[in-house]
Parts: sequence; C-alpha cells; structure tokens
Amino acid sequence: MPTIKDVKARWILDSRAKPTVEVELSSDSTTVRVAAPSGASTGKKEAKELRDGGKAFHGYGVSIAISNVEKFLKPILIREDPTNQEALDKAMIEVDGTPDKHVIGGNAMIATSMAIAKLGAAERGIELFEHIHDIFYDGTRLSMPITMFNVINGGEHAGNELAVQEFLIVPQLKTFKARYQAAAEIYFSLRELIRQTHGKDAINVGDEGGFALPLKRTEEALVLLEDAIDEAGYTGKVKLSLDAAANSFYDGKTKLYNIDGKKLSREELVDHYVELNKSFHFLSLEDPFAETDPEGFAMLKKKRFTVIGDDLTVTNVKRLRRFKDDISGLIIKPNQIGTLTETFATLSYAQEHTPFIIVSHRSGETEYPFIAHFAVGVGAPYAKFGAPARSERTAKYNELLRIEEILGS
Ligand code: 2PG
Ligand code: MG
Repeated sequence: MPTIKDVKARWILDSRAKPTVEVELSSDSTTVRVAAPSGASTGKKEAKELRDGGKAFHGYGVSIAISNVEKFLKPILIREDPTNQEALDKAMIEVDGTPDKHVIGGNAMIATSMAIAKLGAAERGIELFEHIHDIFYDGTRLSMPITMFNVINGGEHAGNELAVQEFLIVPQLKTFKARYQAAAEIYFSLRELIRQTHGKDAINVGDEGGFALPLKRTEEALVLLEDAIDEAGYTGKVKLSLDAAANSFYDGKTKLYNIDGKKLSREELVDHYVELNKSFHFLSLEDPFAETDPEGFAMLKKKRFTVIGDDLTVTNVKRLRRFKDDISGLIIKPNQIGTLTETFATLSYAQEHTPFIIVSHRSGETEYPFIAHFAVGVGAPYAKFGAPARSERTAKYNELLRIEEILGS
C-alpha cells in the first residue's frame, strides 16, 4: 500500500501578488505539489479563506493556514494511503469541525485535498484526470469540456466601469484544439479592434487576462466582441455568455441594480437581459442577480434563459438543493467548499438536477493546471479558465491540449 510520508506547506504568490497555500506531499517514491486558488468576487457562503490580517502582505498572509496544515492535517495524513481520497477528506472535515472550514481554513484544506489526489494518481502511475475519474466514477465517458474564454473583464476584476464581470466567447468547434485556436485568434482581433477604436492605452488586461478597456455599457462590449469574432472569420461559430457577478452592482438597501448607467429593479433587470438577448443570443447567464435575490434567477429561468448559479450556490450541495429549481446549471469551484469529496457530492446532485455544469478556475490563480484535470475527470460539459492569455490561465488550457491528445489516442 502506498503511504504518505511527509506533508509540508509554504506560501507562494498567486497571479494578484497575494500569498496562497502550497502543499507538498511525499511518499517513498515521489513528491507532488499544488496550491489553492483564490476568488475576488466571492459568495458569502463560501468556505472561509484564512488570512492572517495585520501588516504583512496587507493582511493577506497565510501563515496561520500553513501552520494548520502542518499542525493539524499532517498528523492525520501521515502513514495513510493517498488513494483513499474520501476517507482522508472526511478526516480533515472532522478535524476542522465547522461548516465553513474557518478553523483550519478552506485554503489550507483544498490545497491538501488536491495534493492527496495528485499523490494518489502518481502512486497509481496514471494521469490525474484518470484518477479523478475513477474516484468520481459516475458512468460518464471521459470527454473534453466545451471551454468558455473570458476575453473582456469588468466588475471586480478590472479597473473600468463595466458592471458585468466576464464576457465569455464559446467557440462551437469540434475539438478543443480548434476551439483554443479560435479563442486565440479572436483575442488577437479584439486587441487590434480595441487599439483602433480606443487607442493604445486601452489594450490593458484585467485579473483573468481579458481586456479591461474603459467601457461603461454591457452592450458596447458585446458589439465589440461580435466585431472581433467576424474579423477573425468565426461568424456563426461562437456563442456568447456572461458572468454578471451581480453581487458587485446590487444595492441591498434600495434593492436596485446599478448597471449600464441605470438603477434597475429586479423586474427591470430581467427586461434588460431580455433586450440584450434579442441581439446577442446568450448561451448562458451566470449570477445575473445577487445571491440574496434567488427570485431574479427564477424569473429569468422562466423566460427560457440558461441561468447559472455561482455566488448563489458556492459548490455547496445544501445550497444547490435549496436553489435547484431557480437555476439551469452551476459553477463548480472546489475551493468554494474546501474538499474534493464535497465537490463530488455537489456534482452528483447537479448532474441530476442542474446539468449545465461549468468547472471553473478562480480570478486569483497559480501555475498549477489541477482544475483542467478535474474538469475532464468529472466529465464536466463546460469549463472556464479565463482568457487564452497569461500563463496562469494558459497553464490550464495548454494542459487540455495534452489531455485531448491522450484521449484521442
Ligand atoms: C467567477 C470567478 C471566476 P472569482 O465569479 O466566476 O471567473 O471569479 O474567482 O473572483 O470569484
Ligand atoms: Mg462567477
């Protein structure tokens, strides 16, 4: 039986210069590492990301989370079999003992849970996506997800006035390789169009590598995107999706949404989406309303939109059970819940009730491609890892290229 011989943790920096927890697990034969990602537009019910506070790193230090891995998680993992994902995750959940993981820290737990999976795969001598598939086996065949590329950034991810956080292009081509190439070519066209229409100082990018040009209205960004798609020669072959991340433009006191220069009620925002949809035919709309406004999600679903929960559902099966009728699908982010085993539970329930499943990175990422293996391993129909640019994003997409080669052969 393979066993865990050592557990270490350290901080490394993520794509926003914030420290994050990297966990290192060793067996007799090998060592694996992986780090926790981190969100900016987070749901209130997510697992708690433990930060030190104080002066160092402006309060974003993770030294307590790191020492929790070594003090509390290491003793329960040493000499255990890393292929026993569920038993080890459950032991960690028990040690923490809180629903939101605020004792050990969601960041400490997810990095450790992912490292266990990596060591399990290494010990079995198989690819990580195959190992994840075996753990989560649900009868689905291994397949490549349809990828959604975030090419214009707004909201909390950009220094512009766009209320909507993510403008995603979804190429409808046969292979991942072709879809990735299309995304890159459209990204290039978009850059050139922005330079022509807004000047050189508008071609900067936001947290996920999409352009963060100084626009104010959703429609302007969508028109630009369609032009870039035409320019690149992909007319009719690319669908559009939005992640509104509406928490960030919702005023809980007035119950109004501050978007596109207007303050809209729930009903008016529904009409606004309906109006936009007439021109842009969205594939999906993620978090179109605030997490405290599930009625908005439900109203939009009744209008036959594909409505996706993220901050609303936070990869939590209890939340999903509660809101399943209000949505068509959901975002799956393992760090929102804290362990892979709990993520699998949410996924199983989602496959039955809200099958439009999108496995997602976070806006704060590292060089690790874990989430790409995860998306393939669980048979996710969709995945989003940001723009087809910036190494912390392309690390995931590039890994999908390699996985597609393996699956193809
Ligand atoms: C989202 C994500 C990822 P963040 O809202 O879907 O794109 O952003 O990681 O900041 O929550
Ligand atoms: Mg989101």
